[in-house]
Amino acid sequence: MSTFKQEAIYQQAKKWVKEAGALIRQAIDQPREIDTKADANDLVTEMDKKIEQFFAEHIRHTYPTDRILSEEGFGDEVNDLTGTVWIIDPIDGTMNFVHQKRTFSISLAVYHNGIGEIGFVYDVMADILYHAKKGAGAYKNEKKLSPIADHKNLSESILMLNTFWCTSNNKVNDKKIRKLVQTVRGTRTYGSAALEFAYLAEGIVDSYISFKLHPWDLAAGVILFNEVGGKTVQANGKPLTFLNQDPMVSAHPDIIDEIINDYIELK
Ligand code: 2AM
Ligand code: CA
Repeated sequence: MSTFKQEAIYQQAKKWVKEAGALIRQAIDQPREIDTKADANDLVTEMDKKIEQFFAEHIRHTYPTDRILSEEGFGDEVNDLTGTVWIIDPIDGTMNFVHQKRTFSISLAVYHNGIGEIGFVYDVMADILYHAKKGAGAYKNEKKLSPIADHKNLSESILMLNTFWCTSNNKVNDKKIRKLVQTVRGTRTYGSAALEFAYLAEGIVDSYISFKLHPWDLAAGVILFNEVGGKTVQANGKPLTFLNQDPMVSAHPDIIDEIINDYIELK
């Protein structure tokens, strides 16, 4: 029998996520120390680090045997998902945090033996918390999210994508992506992958493709979307690993195979 205490951990994590969000809101207009990581547009600030440290210290104190997989270096070296692993992005959408001062999120997930048990995506400035426990549905604040639509056609769907399809090293057939963009009803780019998953769970968009997300960008969002009947896989159709930067597709089950088979060709 599993010893994973889903409800107790969920309540504790929720408190921390809300507290961390309040710290960010209080400091939103302060001057930022901005650094870059993988490339000149991959941003990190003192706040990303401060918030990750906040989570790491609390988790290590309260759950000393759990491990942390996180973006800014305060976590552990995690190469597998055995036991309890917290997967955290302290600020998802740092470019939005710096430039827009909105539409960024805290993404926190708890996996137990590879299963996504608890997911939080917190839209900090709007004070909207998307949350889910495996098997108990997904919520937007107090409101339970409905299962996604019974049927969906690609031509009537909204696709989310970012520019990584043309800027990343993961080479993808851009003619096919162009065709996909022409086929769907419209496209959106919000700039926070975790929030983009939350919007999928909310049913206001229908698919999301991205070619180099990190585990912390998607670990919580995938749990939310699963709870309402959504599907997320690697762009080659295989299950996600939650350990690598796998190109991925997340969509309504009616359209995911069509997107993968007809419009995504990895080179
Ligand atoms: P971040 O803000 O935590 O870095 C933007 O479309 C999404 O991709 C965000 O979730 C953002 O997360 C992530 N992102 C931004 N720059 C990136 C890069 N250079 N490589 C991979 N992911 C990136
Ligand atoms: Ca981040």
